[in-house]
Amino acid sequence: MKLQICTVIFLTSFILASAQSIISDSTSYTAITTVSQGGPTPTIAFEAPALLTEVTPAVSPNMASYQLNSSFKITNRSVTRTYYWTIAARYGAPDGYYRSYITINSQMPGPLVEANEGDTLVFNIYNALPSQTASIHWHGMHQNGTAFMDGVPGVTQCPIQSGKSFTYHFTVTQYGTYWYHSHSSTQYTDGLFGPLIIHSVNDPLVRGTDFDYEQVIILNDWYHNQAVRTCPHLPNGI
Ligand SMILES: [Cu+2]
Repeated sequence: MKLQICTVIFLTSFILASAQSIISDSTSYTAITTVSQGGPTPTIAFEAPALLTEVTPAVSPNMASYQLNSSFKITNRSVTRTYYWTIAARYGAPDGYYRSYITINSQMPGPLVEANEGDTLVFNIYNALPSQTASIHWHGMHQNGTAFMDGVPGVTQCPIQSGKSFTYHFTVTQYGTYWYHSHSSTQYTDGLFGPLIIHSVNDPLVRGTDFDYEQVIILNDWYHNQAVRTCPHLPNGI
């Protein structure tokens, strides 16, 4: 029995470590900018992430839900795959310590996405976070001709407001092991991320010949404090 492991590694510790010196209990602040031509000093108010206080239980993470589907058909006949996701805060203890965190369809990490190179992916996203905007960036996707689906609020789209929906719609033109994550504020350190696996008939490794099954293993930093406590001065994304 041979196993192929798809490892998605999220490195956030260097950012959070550098933020240790500015840890504060305050969840809001202002940045002061001066102008050289006189007049009043403008005060710029940034969007500070709200502390999550959700107590609805999350779905417990399990290895099986991140094992690639053995009946998934790897083909060059493209299809459209449509997903319906709700981004919401939930409460749980993924490492034994209870806290609120951000989920997709109540799970963290988010659902495993499997597709073939050439497929079109449609993600209908509803933001149920009570007081935070949201977004999803499809990490590594080329987005040729669909840059406005790249999921970077303030650059390629307006953020998804609380209680509102947005549909991402793009065609994948590559294959490999990828991930998706929030590009809003510090949300991905609070759990808003998941694996994105793109198959291809051109993949040199073939199931049944080179390996029997594939298991996604997700490595990331996890904190017992919410990101708004850990790095309160990074409100506008990483
Ligand atoms: Cu990314």
